Amino acid sequence: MKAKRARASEARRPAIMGILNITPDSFSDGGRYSRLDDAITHATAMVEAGANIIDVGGESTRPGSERLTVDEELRRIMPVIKELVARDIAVSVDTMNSATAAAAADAGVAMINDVSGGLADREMGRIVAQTGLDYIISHWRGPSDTKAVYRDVVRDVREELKHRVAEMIVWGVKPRRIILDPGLGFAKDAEHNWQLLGRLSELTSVGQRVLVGASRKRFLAPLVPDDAPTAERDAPTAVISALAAESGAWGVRVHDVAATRAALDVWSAWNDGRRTGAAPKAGA
Ligand code: PMM
Repeated sequence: MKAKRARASEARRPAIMGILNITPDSFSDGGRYSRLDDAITHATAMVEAGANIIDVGGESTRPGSERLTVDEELRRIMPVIKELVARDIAVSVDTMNSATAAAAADAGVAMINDVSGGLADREMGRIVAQTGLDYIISHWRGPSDTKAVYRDVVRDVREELKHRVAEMIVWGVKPRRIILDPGLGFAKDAEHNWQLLGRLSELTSVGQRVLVGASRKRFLAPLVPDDAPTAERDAPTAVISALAAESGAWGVRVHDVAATRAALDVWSAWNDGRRTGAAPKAGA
């Protein structure tokens, strides 16, 4: 299997993962990129705007959506993955199916992004270990609309993710290949999501890289006008990207790459200012 690594982003600056959903019904961008050339144009634009890797998914995780067959999932995503890899663009595959992960790995993706953290398909650990690729384990108690009870959501998520890591290591996945994701919105309400963000350093301190996927999610709706289109949530998302960076996140998964890029530019400049410690000259 040939593997392409994500391009390293600038020092300490989080990687930007641009979202490319090839789905007729994804909650925020469903149906827009089901034509191959539209998908490639959008992915290329995200790379030009600063994305380090493009996350290609064919199955919607929207509440109430039906599971896809592997054949249908492959039919949707493989032409896009092949074309992006041919253009030397780093790609991750967003899938809960080990057969899809294996096919995408053969096609040259750099990363496997599994929102179920290996719980939806028990073969996933074996396949991930075989590919040797980076693997994103999201916290998952079931599909988005699952009602879950937490004692302390941050501690519970951290402990459950650690269990997933331990299981993946038994399968032979190298610890340095594992990236953790709190799984915002997956069996979590707004309060859970904000606790996970506000206490993100409790996850980053586990020692694995951490990815944050807040982009356009429903818990951001109260921050924008009523009935605003989901793209209105891009400004709050970009602020979350900068705050996630400050909490030590390795990466952020977003729809609006340019807005997050700008937010991370501000974060970098802010930190450079802190490090150099020089007060600007009067009038500068
Ligand atoms: N969220 C969605 C899909 N895939 N992958 C990761 N690693 N983390 C997430 O939070 C995540 C994901 C659902 O959102 P979308 O429909 O906007 O892609």
